[in-house]
Amino acid sequence: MVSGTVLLTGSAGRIGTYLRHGLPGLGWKLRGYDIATAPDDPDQVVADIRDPDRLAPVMDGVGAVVHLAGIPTEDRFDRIMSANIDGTYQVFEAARRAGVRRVVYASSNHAVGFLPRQPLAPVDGPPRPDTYYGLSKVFGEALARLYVDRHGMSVACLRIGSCFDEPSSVRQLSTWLSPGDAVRLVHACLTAPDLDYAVVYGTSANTRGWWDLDPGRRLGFEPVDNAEQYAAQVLAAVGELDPNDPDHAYLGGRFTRADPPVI
Ligand code: 15L
Repeated sequence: MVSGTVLLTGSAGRIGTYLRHGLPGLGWKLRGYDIATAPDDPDQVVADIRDPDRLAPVMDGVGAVVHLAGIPTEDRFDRIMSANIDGTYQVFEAARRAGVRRVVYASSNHAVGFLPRQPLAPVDGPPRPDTYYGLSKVFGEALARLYVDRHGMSVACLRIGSCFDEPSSVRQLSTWLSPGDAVRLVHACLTAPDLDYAVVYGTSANTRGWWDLDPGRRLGFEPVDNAEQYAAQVLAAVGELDPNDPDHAYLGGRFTRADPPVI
């Protein structure tokens, strides 16, 4: 069980905001850290994760880090390299130097986006990144493994699906992670007693889900929402999927296209 403040990188972003609004109700005291300012978080540290001189002092009194910061979609390799690869290294290294053992790392389903769609995709297969973005998440998961094995840290890597207020596409009826379940997932990872290293998929309990949620359940994550309640509304708005759409073929859906869209 973690005690002390939780440092939340990427706190001004969409998922960061969900967590800022939900985790305090479960007893967590947060310290937000983001390059952008969140108007509703006056105490936030406005700084870049690539700056070790800014990261070091904010680790004071911190019991765990939830690391969300970075580019959340496909981009140029040099930008991904800097924000997601170097940035993630800086965060893990600052945590290690400060003696902070537990890190909850926001990986992504795009670490295995080129896995063919299947009824229950496991977490323990080889990496199948669908983009440079997905590749940076493979790096983050491997970096976490190194810091667990070499430095005795305790890390959960969350292969987050589609975390939005509501699902808005046919794919998201399978991949949706509700804001409430995102909070429950991170809470479980902060409280899990025996965690050394785990990779878990992060989705709600979706009727059409295609990722194995048992690894998360083993950490105490019990999702309560289900995208199915939005199915009629989504299908009325966007219709059934074209069978040639990559959303049919691969876990990562349209990210597997040569020129992935920015969602
Ligand atoms: C992600 O990793 C992205 O950050 C998010 O914006 C969504 O596109 C999501 O994956 C998804 O697969 O829907």
